[in-house]
Amino acid sequence: MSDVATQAGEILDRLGVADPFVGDGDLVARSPIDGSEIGRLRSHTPEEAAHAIGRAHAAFERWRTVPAPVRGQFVRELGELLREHKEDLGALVSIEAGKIVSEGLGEVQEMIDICDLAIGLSRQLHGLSIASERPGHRMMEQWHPLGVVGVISAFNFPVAVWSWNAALAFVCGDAVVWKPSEKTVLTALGCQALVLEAGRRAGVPDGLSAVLVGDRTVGEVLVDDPRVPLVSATGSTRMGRQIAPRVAARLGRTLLELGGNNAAVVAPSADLDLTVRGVVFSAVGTAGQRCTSLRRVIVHESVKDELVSRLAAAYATLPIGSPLEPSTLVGPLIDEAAFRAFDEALARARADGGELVTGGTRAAVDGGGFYVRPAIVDMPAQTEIVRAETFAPLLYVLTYGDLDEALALHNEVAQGLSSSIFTLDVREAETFLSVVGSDCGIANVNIGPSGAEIGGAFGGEKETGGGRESGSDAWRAYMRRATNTVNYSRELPLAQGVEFG
Ligand code: UN1
Repeated sequence: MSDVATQAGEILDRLGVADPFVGDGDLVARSPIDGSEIGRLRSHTPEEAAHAIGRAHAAFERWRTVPAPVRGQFVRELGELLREHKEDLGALVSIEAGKIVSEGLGEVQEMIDICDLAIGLSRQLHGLSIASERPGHRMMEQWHPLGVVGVISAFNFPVAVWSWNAALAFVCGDAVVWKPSEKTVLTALGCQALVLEAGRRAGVPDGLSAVLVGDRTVGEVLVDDPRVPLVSATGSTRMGRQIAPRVAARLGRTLLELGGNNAAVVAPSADLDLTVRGVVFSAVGTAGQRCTSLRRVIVHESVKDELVSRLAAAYATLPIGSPLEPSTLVGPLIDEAAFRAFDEALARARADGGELVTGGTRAAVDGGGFYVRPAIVDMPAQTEIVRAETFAPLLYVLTYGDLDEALALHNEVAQGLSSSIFTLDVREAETFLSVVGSDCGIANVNIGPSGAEIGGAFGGEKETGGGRESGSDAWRAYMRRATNTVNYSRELPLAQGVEFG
């Protein structure tokens, strides 16, 4: 057994998950660190998935009557357990998703943060009071629990994105059935062990939170089951295009967080020290495998040469290697398919006239992982490959002359998740944030497009899918709204002045 497999086994044991090796398991869990096998599990059958949804629905029927602030206590217990097990769960994220230590811990911190937000929210699920046009009448809105929320999550944020959904759903009075990526199923099971313990401490109904192990066939059960009123899915635009019409066909709701093709506009006045740091973190962090990763720098011609040479110098010093080494900044790609996509995108960019500034090769790291040198390609135009999302550390440089041109390039892509501008000019900054500026769900000034805090609504427009998760009023997606009109008069006036008898 490899070192990482032993380490993963020990962590799972401490989190309360039994041996991850099931004799006849069909689903092989691997670490991208060295490609080694770290678990072998049996996938759930579609019947088992349907059974879990049924149990979750029964749990929901009890949970919805528990007062919301009391429901918050369950999330409080979960937050406490996450604090206690932060190092272990973070290390498991590193082992299974390949994130560097600090980002693995950051992922768990993001879970803790959303738990804190949800606990406060459990006392603030406010509805409106509305002025009625009729005398002696009162109108109001109430927000009621929705039902079973299906969560489909991706490998790159194997637990945080589940927690954005689940922490809110639980305080909103919902049950959650989770289909994690097959690539990060052990992390999901580690997380679920903590959820079950929190549930025991808080006395929640059995089956309120379930994990489905398997490939898309179990996910499809979740997508098609009418007992699941909301499917919240994170992944590629391709996946979203398959899920959305199926859920819509049964008139269910989706909350989609799909592809991004995030850019940074770098204006003539930009503080280049800060810009270089912001660009490198966003483009290279998580080995370019965030949906918010920076993929396009749109730089003014007057600062282009300096920016590109400073970026190349910074890229040359990036420590690439095992994400468990504290000094590493660039860990592995998730698997061979990701490496191939990186390689093919580079070849296409160069065929389109792109000039490789730095990187682009496989880095020699012991073991069977797919490590690459992050690449920068200077592009003569925004060609088709630049408009596609390649989930790897591949940064395209595009050059502009005036801000209108930069904005046109910026918004020309089909995705609309995150965006940023580096400028010290208030007119440029405000234009970028205005209606004629960035068309994305997230638009930042003087920070890169990745690394959002949980307090804001997270999600994007166009092919990103339009969903909003996490902070602000994203909680409303997990509830149903009832409009109530109460007549406390002795008359029966009709709305719109209608006379009837
Ligand atoms: C994702 O990649 O799916 O804003 C989520 C960020 C993180 C979340 C990314 N807080 O980069």
